Amino acid sequence: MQTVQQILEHNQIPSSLAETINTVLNASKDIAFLLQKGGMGDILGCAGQENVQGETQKKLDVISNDMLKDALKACPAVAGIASEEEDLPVAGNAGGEFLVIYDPLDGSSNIDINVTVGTIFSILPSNGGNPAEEATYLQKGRNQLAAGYVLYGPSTLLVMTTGQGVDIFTLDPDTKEFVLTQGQAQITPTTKEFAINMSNQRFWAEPMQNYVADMLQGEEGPLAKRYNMRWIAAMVAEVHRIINRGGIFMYPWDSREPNKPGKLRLMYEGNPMAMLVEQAGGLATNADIAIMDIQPELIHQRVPVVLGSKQEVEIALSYHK
Ligand code: AFP
Repeated sequence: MQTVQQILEHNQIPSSLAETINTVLNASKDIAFLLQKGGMGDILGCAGQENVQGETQKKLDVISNDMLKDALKACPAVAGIASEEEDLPVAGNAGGEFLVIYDPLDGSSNIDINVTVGTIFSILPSNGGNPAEEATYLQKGRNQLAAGYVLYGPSTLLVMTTGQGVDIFTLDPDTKEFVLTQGQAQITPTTKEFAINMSNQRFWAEPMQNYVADMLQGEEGPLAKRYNMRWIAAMVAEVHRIINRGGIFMYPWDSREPNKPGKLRLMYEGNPMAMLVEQAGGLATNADIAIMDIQPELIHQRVPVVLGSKQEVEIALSYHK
């Protein structure tokens, strides 16, 4: 079986970018081994502090953020780092070519109940900008050189793109290598499965209310399909299900925090997932335009998300026109 290194070489990825990707992967392997310790290590529960988003940090949010940050700062190719768990960007190495943007542990409310979580990463060119300044990171998702996630579930998986399709690797517990288990994954264009937090229904805007109401009507409704629903409360796991068997995932704007365009973050979650979904033949939008075409204005900016099977996302968009 081919290792991730062999695939990177085969795809002629420059050695400095491969080194940066490997640094993320090595830190992710350490996070995977730590997660496996569960209640045996002092890693569960809250860290007793909040991140810049005002969310209570889990101990593992803090630990995994530090593991990635320390590893990336030691990688000569990395010019700078931005993490969902850090208030400000962190400068890396002078002469580094890349900016690494990451959510160290997406879905962290799942940790204490032993349900899937993941690390999401996005790599941008540094373009010689000042890596301590937010403006250097405010590039459209289209600029991403690589994006992916490591999924900590029953198996530890890596799902990654360098712009040449989406490959899925499994961490071999014996060799501690990620080996290719599914090349060139494709999202089915149609689906009967949707994922949205239904408890927020009354807060959504009218187009989303109408779309979901029509889905719930099943065969008798205008969409003439019986839909099934899933909610894992970790975007990384929802996107993984969609890459494997299709579906639509939505985290729309809602009126709970009307000044914020949704819960998810453009640069840590939206852009990397959008690159994966588009590379696998799906669509990733903010219910209006492609997520990767949004010009970021803030590093911790939020974004509404409607992504997944191409034809179903087009149906959702038609309600928003
Ligand atoms: P955390 O990483 O803070 O647990 O949040 C996960 C997440 O941002 C995203 O992965 C989920 O889709 C979403 O939140 C779930 O949120 P709710 O279930 O609370 O609506």
